[in-house]
Amino acid sequence: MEKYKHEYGAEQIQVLEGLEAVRKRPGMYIGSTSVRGLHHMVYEIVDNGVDEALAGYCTEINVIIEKGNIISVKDNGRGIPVEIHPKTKISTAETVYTVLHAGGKFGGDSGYKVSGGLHGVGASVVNALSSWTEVTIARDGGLFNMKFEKGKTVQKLERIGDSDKTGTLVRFLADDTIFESLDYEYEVLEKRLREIAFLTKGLKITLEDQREETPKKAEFCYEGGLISFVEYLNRNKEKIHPKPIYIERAGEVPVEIAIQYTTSYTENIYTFVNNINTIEGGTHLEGFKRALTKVFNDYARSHNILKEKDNNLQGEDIREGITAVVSVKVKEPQFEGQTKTKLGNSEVTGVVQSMVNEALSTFLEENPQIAKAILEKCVSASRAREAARKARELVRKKSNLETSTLPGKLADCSSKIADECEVYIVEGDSAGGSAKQGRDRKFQAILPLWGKMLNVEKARADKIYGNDKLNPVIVAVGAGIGADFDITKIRYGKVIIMADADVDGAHIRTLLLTFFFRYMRPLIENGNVYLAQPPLYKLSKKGMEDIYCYTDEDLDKAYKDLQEKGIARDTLSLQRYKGLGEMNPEQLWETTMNPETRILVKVTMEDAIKADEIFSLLMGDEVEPRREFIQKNAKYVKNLDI
Ligand code: 28F
Repeated sequence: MEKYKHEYGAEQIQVLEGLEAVRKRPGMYIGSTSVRGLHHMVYEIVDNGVDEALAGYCTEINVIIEKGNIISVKDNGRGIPVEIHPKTKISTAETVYTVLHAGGKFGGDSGYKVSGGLHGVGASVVNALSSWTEVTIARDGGLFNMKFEKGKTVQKLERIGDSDKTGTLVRFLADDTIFESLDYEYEVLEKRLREIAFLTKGLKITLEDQREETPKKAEFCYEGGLISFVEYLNRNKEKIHPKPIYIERAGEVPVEIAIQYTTSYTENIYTFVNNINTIEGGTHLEGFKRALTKVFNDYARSHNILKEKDNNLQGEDIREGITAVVSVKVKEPQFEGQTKTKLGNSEVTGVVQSMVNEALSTFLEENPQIAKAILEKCVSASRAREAARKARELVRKKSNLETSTLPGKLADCSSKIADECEVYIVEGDSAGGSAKQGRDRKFQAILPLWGKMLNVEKARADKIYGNDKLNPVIVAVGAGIGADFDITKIRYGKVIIMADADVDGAHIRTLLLTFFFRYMRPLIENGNVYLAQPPLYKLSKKGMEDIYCYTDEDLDKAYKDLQEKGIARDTLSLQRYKGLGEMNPEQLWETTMNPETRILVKVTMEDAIKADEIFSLLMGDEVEPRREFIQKNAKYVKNLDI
């Protein structure tokens, strides 16, 4: 890849503005000051090491979360240049860390790199938003070191010794007066670092969490790149062909794609632009989908799999069961959409489309066995889609009167203004009864769930419509499912899952989340799905108002608080709620349903993806990973009926 067109002259660094602006409006530079922005700080520094790897000079990056939430990132690249920068008259390294937009990420022909992250503004922003930063560089036979506080240089770059190695080590403590919290989540970093390793073939990335007594560690290095990525995503699924299909093209817009079909019914296409996950898709995804549809239809026609009288296969038929990763590199990416994760560059559609057209049709011609297996699946998907359409029409015909179709057990609310209405989906009749009595019937509806659990993993849309557990949910929400789902038709602004805090509750929650994720995804993306949080404990004492605790920490804190008020532990009576059914209607209202006092947790796409993964594991086809999972989690899942 032609990333480094010429040796870098330090004078190319653009000197734009001071770091004061960054501290004044951190959100503009790092996205947010929530824990999400905090993790972005790490990615910004790691990205610089990754760029060194993409340039061909770095093979390993080590990330450590040290005690006290100090982040340490080290690479074995060339080391940031240490000589005096002709424009700023200070070292290049100090310039990179103190001058906003240094590093040439902005400005198209800076020659240094294709623009990075969502907020790819780099090291100086991280420096500005840190209580302190320390940079150590091994280069030119020497070891150099500089220090900053809140972006200001407190120790200029100085030579502290000799070194026969090269590389860069950065340690920083994010500023707790800027970020809401400094609690890095190991799993979040782990997931992103693994992703970067997949996307950067051969790069070794290690992660270590030293905050606990026994440190957590992980190491990622994938010689297979995207192929390994797809194999990883499909690790618990049954594959239709053993090896992922891999296609690659260099050029102005380098494209790399890996594809593998599974026997599942879902579509999993992940797209990246310059290693950034474009969750909202965009022009690269568009080009990929168009080519996929054309190539498979052309092949099916020319090999007589589709006869003259047959309709073309639709895109969704061809994408059923697909797992694919599409990675493109774009010099000046335009990001659009709500979360700025949608690629807008129109020229990319054609580039991806023509390269997939060419490479994939060649692959199919050369691998007729695989082509046949995939197309068989597409054809049966197309038949199932037809069957689902007929089933839907039947349902529609039967339902002339809008209200008569509402599920019998639904206790609807009186308001018809979706925005103010909520539906509680409750497992079990006794909890359903309490909820019905306890609710505010003006805006709260209750849907008790009963009937046989459906294995969403193994069911297609036509079966889902007929399922007695899920059908009431579909009808109550009122907006259809799958490609028909129309968010403007939802009957409730909040869809709230209220389940017990036990294994069965977890099961029903996972099932519903998986169902929403797969069949009503916009409902989750739009933030309409919530989890009710019933209390785990009640502390009571004569003459004292009851105290409800939602977690074990809550309970500890309540005991301590009461102790300070002179109320001893052994004078309190503790009730542990085993299920929602144990609460009377008033208690349920007060603790879990009253908008003034309840806790609702909004379900994010990440939550839903996690539920989907757990579900695939528990319900999917591959026996081995399921057995492993159950053995590992035996004490949690022993009651599960699978
Ligand atoms: C732990 C984080 O930041 N690694 C980096 C390099 C290497 C070069 C460089 C970085 C020069 C003009 C900016 C070296 N030799 N890891 C890192 N490794 N930056 S950051 O150059 C910075 C540019 O403007 C480097 C020759 N060219 C580039």
